[in-house]
Formats: sequence, structure tokens, C-alpha cells
Amino acid sequence: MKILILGGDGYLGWPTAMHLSDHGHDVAVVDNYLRRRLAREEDVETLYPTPNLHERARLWKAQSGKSIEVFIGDLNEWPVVERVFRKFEPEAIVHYAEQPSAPYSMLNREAATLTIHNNLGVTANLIYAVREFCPDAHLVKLGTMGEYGTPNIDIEEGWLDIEHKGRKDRFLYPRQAGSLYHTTKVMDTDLLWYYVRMWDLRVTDLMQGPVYGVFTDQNREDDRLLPFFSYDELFGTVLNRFIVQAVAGYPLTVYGKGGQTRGYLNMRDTVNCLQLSLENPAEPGELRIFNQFTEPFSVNELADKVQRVGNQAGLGVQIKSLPNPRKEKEEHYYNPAHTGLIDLGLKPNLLTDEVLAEMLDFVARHKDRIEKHAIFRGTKWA
Ligand code: USQ
Repeated sequence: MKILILGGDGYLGWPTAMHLSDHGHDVAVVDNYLRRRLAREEDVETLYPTPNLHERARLWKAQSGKSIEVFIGDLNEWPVVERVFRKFEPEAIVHYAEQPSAPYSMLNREAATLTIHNNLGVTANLIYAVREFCPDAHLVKLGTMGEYGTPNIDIEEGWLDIEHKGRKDRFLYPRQAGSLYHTTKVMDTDLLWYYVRMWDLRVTDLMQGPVYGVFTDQNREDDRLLPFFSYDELFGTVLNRFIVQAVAGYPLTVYGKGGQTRGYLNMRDTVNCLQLSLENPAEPGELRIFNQFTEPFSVNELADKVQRVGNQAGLGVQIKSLPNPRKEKEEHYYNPAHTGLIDLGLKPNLLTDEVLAEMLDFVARHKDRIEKHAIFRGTKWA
């Protein structure tokens, strides 16, 4: 299949590109390096430097013999979209091209409006591009479990059957996001659902939880093919942050009571979920939604695991509860369904002690580059 990956330079975009290329697909990536620029502006560089996309594609070609076509440009600009779609003629598109950080979106007005313009503008351009250049293409959109928030009832996979005053209908599951970033993802879903109804687009929306790890089958031979790894307050996700903190001798930053529960997944499962969704496409006129995670954990459970495995490695890991910079429920019910991807064949890679030990080992190789000032700033959400 000819698969175009929007946001192909990102933490998940690049591993997905190599994985799909490795599995026989013809892959192209497009990115404007927004994520790299924002990290530089906020002085929160990644744990180790990563080559640019052209270099990554050359390294991948040298390792695998396979080509990944690279386009650099801003997908908010229609001429860029037009050039990419006309040249590559995709049969499927993966949309990762968004400002991906909840804390960044809460920094200030500039960060908030950038998040809105970037995320919604690219989604709107993409919808028009599919209609104009490839109306039969399957669009796979990265959503987030955070669209649902933390309701006091079970979370279904995208849809909810409702009976009201004796009549029944099916609706998108109620969404109540906890950050502006997550709210743009809710709006993306609404835009896609609208155009699925109007133009019979075929769309899969993947409601993903926080991802951890860096390794996939494609990046074990050459470190230069690894994705970037953020551990700062703005762009790092919680488990990756805890691993870095354990290695740096920095007490693990549990926000508030630590009962915040989310559905987590290994990066290996992210790339497998993308492959399964692409190889089993949605039908025309269908918005198909999967909840993409493998295991729920509270923040306290993650901190305890990192402490236990870290201490086995002699790290003397401390845990410290900090006043929560976010406004979120710190103790809540959480029971989301997640059978759709398992039914397609996903075999989860769970968070074992071995996986944690491997991550600790990996980060320890880069210990000298950890900047403690980037770990916690306490950016307030409210
Ligand atoms: N947390 C801590 N200590 C930290 C960092 C985070 O206790 O040092 C807590 C947060 O308060 C939150 C939980 O850990 O309750 C998860 O935080 P996170 O930073 O790992 O994840 P989040 O901000 O929700 O965003 C990440 C990705 C985003 C994706 C989302 C999936 O950055 O792109 O959409 O995970 S989900 O969380 O399911 O919405």
C-alpha cells in the first residue's frame, strides 16, 4: 500500500514509517519540524540528538534496502499539501501532524493558539486533500484516550447507545477533555465525523493512551534510527520521565495524590496497531474508533514499578508527591473498553520488569546529557 505519514519526524511518526516500510508498504513522510522547533524555543531538548528526516531515510535505506520518500513542509499551507498528494498519490494516510503536548498547550496564549491553528488547520486541509486527490484513501487519525476524560461510567470504544424517553440512537461517546491539546483532538474527531457523513470518507480514529519506550524491530541495529526521547515537563510522557528521573537521582515527580489512571502502551504496540488498522481499513462512510492502549496504571503504580526495578539496579530511587500543576481528578473510576485492536490481532507487549530494566539501561547510556532544570517547572493549568 502507498502510505503517507503526516508528522513523520515525530516520536511515533518515524518508528511507524520504518515499521510499515519494513512490512512491505511504500511509505512517504512529511513534516515541518515543528516539534523540534518548539522544544528548542522552550529549552527542553531531547535526551540525545536525532538526525533530520533526509538523513534518517538514507540510514534506513542503507540498513534495509528500502526507500522512504521525504517531504519537508507545513501542512497548514495548501500548496504544500497539494504538492505532496499529487506527487505521492497515497492509498492511505496516517495523521500524526499535530502539536502533541497537553502541558505545552496550557503554557500561554501563543502556545494555545498555535495548538488550535496547527491541529485543526492540518486536519481540515487533510480532509479537503483526501476529497480532491484520493477520495477512496483510508485516513488513520491519531486521537487520544484523553478525549473521553475520566467519566464516572465505563468508557466505550468511540460510540455510545443511548435510550432517552423510550427512543434509542447511537452517538459519539461524550467527550470532556482535560487540556486544550486534548480539546483540539475532540474537535478533530467532530470534523472527521462530519465529513464522513457528508462525503463518505473512510476514517479510523485511534484513541491512544500515553506511550512509553523507544525500541521497535527496526531500530535495534543503529542508534541513529531511534526516535527522539523527551523527558521534560512539556513533551515527555510520564513513564519515560520517571525512567530518566530514576537514572538522574531525581525523586519521581508524582503529581498530587497519584491516583490518576490512564491506559498505557509500549511503542512496539503503537506501530503494530497502526499496521493492523491500515491493513484492515474502515469502510467508505465509516468512522471507526479503537481505544489504543494495552494496560491501565495509576501514576502511583508506575512510580512503584520504576522504584522497585530501579532499586534492583542499585539506583536508590525516591518518590516525591508534588502539588499537581494540572487540574485533573487525582482519584477516579476508570474502565475503558479496548477489544477492537485485540480482535484485529494485536498481541500486547506488556510492561514487565525486563522492559523497565531495558529502558533504565538505555537511558543510563545518556545520563550525562540529562538536564535537571528541564524536568520540572510547575506550569500551572488553571
Ligand atoms: N504525571 C505525573 N507526573 C509527571 C508527569 C505526568 O504525575 O511527571 C501525570 C499527569 O498529571 C497525568 C498522567 O501522569 O495524570 C499522564 O500524563 P502524561 O504527561 O504522560 O500524558 P498526557 O499529558 O495526558 O499526554 C500524553 C501525550 C499525548 C497523548 C496522551 C494520551 O503527550 O499526546 O494524547 O498522553 S492520554 O493521556 O490518554 O490522553
